[in-house]
Amino acid sequence: MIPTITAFERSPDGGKGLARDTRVRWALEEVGQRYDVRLVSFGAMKEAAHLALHPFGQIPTYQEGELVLFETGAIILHLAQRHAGLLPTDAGARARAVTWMFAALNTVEPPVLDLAIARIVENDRPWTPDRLPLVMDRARVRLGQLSASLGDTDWLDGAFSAGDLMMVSVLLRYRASGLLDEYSNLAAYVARGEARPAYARAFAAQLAINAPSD
Ligand code: GTB
Repeated sequence: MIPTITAFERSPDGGKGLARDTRVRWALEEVGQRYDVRLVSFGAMKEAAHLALHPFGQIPTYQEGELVLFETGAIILHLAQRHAGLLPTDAGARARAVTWMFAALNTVEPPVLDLAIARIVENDRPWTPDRLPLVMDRARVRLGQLSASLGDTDWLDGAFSAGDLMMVSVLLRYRASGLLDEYSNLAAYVARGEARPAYARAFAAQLAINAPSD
């Protein structure tokens, strides 16, 4: 059965691949699963038909027959459990890879979300000049810890896994701030992720929809 995912009709990032459907596309490409995409507008996301799939009115969703999933962590874990290629077979290594997925979503992503709020949503608010340096410093602490943990290895725990897919996807969101380039091993780690053929296919697929037209 070919699953269907949802994505923005037009991503606000204009094709940079930062909306969360890209990480799901990447996982699908890594495991060699074909998929369909249904594009949704911001308005349609808040309507009953979409809310029946996603209680928070967001993308991406994942439909595979009767199964409907939302939350990229859950979708990618489902794919990684169902197909070979994204989780090790050894039980301990598998649990550690899942741990890195959670670390990416729960520990490394929140500071970049705070950063996006300060830099974009609250850019013109009176508190932002004071708050932004604090948010940047908190992000630096987290990236510094991740950088130390990664060291000079290629991937977080042995072979590439769903943990790396999620972590690279999250780190890509730091790039625009310039913070990623302060940690050369993290910048190289992200580049290794982007160099994977499956990532390139996922990126190209979202770009085909979102590239700005002249
Ligand atoms: N925790 C959920 C998950 O992991 O699936 C979060 C899903 C989510 O935030 N979806 C966003 C959404 O639907 C799109 S990805 N937002 C619409 C809404 O909430 O009304 C977040 C995103 C959007 C845009 C950019 N960008 O333009 O750079 C980057 C990331």
